[in-house]
Amino acid sequence: MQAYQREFIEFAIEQGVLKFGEFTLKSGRVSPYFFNAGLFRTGSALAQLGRFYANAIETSGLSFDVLFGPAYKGIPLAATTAVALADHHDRDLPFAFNRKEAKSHGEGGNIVGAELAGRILIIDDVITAGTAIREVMALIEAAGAEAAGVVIALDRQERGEGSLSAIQEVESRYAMPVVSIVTLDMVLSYLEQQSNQELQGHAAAIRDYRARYGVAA
Ligand code: OMP
Repeated sequence: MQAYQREFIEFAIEQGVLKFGEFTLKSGRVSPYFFNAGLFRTGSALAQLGRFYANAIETSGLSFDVLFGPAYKGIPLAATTAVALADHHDRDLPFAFNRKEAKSHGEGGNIVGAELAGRILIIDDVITAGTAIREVMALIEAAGAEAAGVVIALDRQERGEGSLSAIQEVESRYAMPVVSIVTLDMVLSYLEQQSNQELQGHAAAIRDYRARYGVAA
């Protein structure tokens, strides 16, 4: 785990984005933790978040032409990442997002911002079953562009429909990488290093959950 990844876990806990307890997921699984990216909700938290995404992108070495934020939650994520790449990595790249409602007046269309052309990097929060990503892939294909990959905040490392994780399924189905700022394994090793009893309890619950729904490493 790199220093920025540890800092991201601390930041997500401090912002109340990464929570421990009992949460029912979209899939029906009852999870001992939940990551709610919608709770990065101040100017400085969003600026910091953008720097973490930009770091993950730079570290991955992914090559792409346009940053794309899927509506709704991906829009501020891709916007703050575009700002961080320009401000901290000297990379001024085009940025686009989609609207969910088709627009019949003005210029029409459902893509806002840069044209979807060339290699598109999708910025999102969490992939669980991969439903949201399938919709985005259809948009990119309809524009005649190509997906370069996906960057997410947290890889939950859970099985999808088969024995692979939903993320591994996305990677093999679309032949593109999915990069995450952190993985569940990193969150777990962070918790295991804390002396706090409460955090140790969360670590134990995550180990049980992982044994049940996790993918083989
Ligand atoms: P898919 O579209 O099925 O891949 O699921 C992604 C969605 O799962 C997210 O956009 C959230 O609505 C939700 N989610 C989280 O945001 N954080 C989690 O830790 C877990 C989930 C989830 O419900 O699985």
